Amino acid sequence: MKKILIANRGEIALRVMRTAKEMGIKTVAVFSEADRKALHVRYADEAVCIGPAASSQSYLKMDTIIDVAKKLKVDGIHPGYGFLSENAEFAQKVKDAGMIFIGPTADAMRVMGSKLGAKHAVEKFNVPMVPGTKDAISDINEAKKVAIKIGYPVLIKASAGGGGKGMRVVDDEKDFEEQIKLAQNEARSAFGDDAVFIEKYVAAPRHIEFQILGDNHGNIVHLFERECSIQRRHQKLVEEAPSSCLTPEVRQKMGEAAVNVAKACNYTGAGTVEFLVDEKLNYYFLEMNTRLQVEHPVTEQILGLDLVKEQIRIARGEKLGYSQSDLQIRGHAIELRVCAEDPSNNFLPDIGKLKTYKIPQGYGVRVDDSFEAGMEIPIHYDPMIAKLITFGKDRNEAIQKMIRAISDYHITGIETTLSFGTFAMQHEAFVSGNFDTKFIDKYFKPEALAHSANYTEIAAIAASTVFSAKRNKRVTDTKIQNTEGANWKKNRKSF
Ligand code: MV4
Repeated sequence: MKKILIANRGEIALRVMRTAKEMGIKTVAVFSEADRKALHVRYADEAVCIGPAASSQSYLKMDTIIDVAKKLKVDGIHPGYGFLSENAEFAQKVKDAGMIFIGPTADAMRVMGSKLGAKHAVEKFNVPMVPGTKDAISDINEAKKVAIKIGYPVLIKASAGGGGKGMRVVDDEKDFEEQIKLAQNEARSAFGDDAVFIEKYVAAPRHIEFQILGDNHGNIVHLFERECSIQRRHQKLVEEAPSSCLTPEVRQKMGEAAVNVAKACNYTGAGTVEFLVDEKLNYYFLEMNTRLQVEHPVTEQILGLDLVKEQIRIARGEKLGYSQSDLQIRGHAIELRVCAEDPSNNFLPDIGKLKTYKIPQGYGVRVDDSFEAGMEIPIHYDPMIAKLITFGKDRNEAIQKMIRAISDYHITGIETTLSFGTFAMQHEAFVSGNFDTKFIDKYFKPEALAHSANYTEIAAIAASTVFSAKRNKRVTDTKIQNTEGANWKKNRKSF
C-alpha cells in the first residue's frame, strides 16, 4: 500500500495520516467547503474538495469519494469513525472499484449492523445475552408472554437502531402494545426497518467494550476492555482502560466471549464488542461496532500498539504477529472528550472562535486534536474539539495526570467539557470505581463546576509542593485527595 485516502475529517483524519506517514504511505485528504483551512487538509500529501459543508453533500458522498480515489491512484481507503465507517455498501463499492477498504468485510458489517442479525450470528458461540425475544416482534400476544416471563421493566429496541435511538422502557403490561407500535413506527421512519425486539431492562448498567483485532488468516485476539460508563445522551465523555470493576476472571471470560463474537462473523480488522455489565458483574453481549472507535487511544496506551498501524497491516494481508498470551495490560489510561459544549448549561453546543488554544504537555499526556488558536468551530459537524488522554502506571496516576493536564489546557472563546472532566476526576464515585451509566444523572450539578475548578488549581499546587518538599518521595499517589475541600485547604496551608 503506497497511498491511502482518508474519508473523514477532524482529529481522526489527522490521526490516521500520522500513522500512514510513519509507514511511508502517502495520504489523500478529502474536504468540504467548510473545511478548506482544516488541519487534515494541510497535513495530507494531496487534498481534494468534495462538496458543500453539509455531510450529506460531501463526507457521505460515496461515489464522489471513490472517483477521487481512483483518479489519484489510491490503494486503500480508511473511513475513520462516523460518516461512512459502518456503511457496508461503501465497503463493497471500494472493493468493487479495485481498492482496499481499511476495515472489515461488507458481509461482517452487514451482519453486525443489525442487532437481531448479530444475536443470531453469535447464538451458537456461547456468548451471554440479555434475556428477550430472538426475532422481530410480529405477534403482540406472543411478545407479551415473553415480557411477562422475563419480567417488567422491559426495553424495546430497534434492530437497526444505534446510539440508543429508538429505545423505550416499558414498566407495565398495560403500556406494552402501545409502546411497541410507537417503536415500530419510529424505527420505520428513522431506519427504514420496523423490526423491534424486547430485552429485560438492566437498570444502571456499566458499559464495557472489548477491542478486537482479526487478520485475514483466521487469527483473532482481543486487546482487553475499555469502560465508557460516563455518558450523557449516549455521548461518551470519559473512557478508560482497563475498567476499574472487572476481576481477572471476569475479564478473561469476557475477552473469550468477545473473540467468539468476532469469530461468529469471521471478523477481520479492528472492531469493538459491547457489553452491559450489572452490579454483580454479570455481562451481556449487546452489539459489535465494526469500526475504529473514538476512544481507541486508551487501548493503544495500555498495550503499546498503534491500532491504525494494525488496521493497515491487516488490510495489506499481514498476519497479526502475536497471540493472545503475548498481550498484557501495562498501566492505565483515561480519555476525556473535549467538546464545544457548556456543562453548566445542559451541555448545549457552544459555537464561536477558539481565541486561546494551548494544549497540555508532558510525560503521560496525549492530545489528539485538529485545531489551532484562531480557528472557528464548524457548526456542521460533531462538536468534539480534541481528545485528552493521560496514562500512568496505575489508575490513580492517570487520574492525577488528567487533573493536571486539564488545568494546563487553556481554551478561551468557547465553553468546553474540560471543567466536567475535573468534576469527574475528583468525584468520589469515579475515584473509587463505584459508578455506572447513571453517573451524570446521579451526581452532576452545574453548581459543582466552579467549585472543582478551584480544586484543580489547588491540586496542582499541592501535588507539586508535596513532591518537592518530600525530596522526591511520592506521598500523593496512595489516595487521590479529591473528596473534601477542607482537606485540600489544610494541605495547602501546611505547605
Ligand atoms: C440496554 C440498557 C439496559 N438494558 N439494554 C444504550 C445504547 C445501546 N448501545 C444500548 N443501550 C442500553 N441498552 C438493556 N437490556 C441500557 C442501555 C443504556 C446505556 C448503555 C450503555 C451506556 C449508556 C447507556 C445509557 C442509557 C441506556
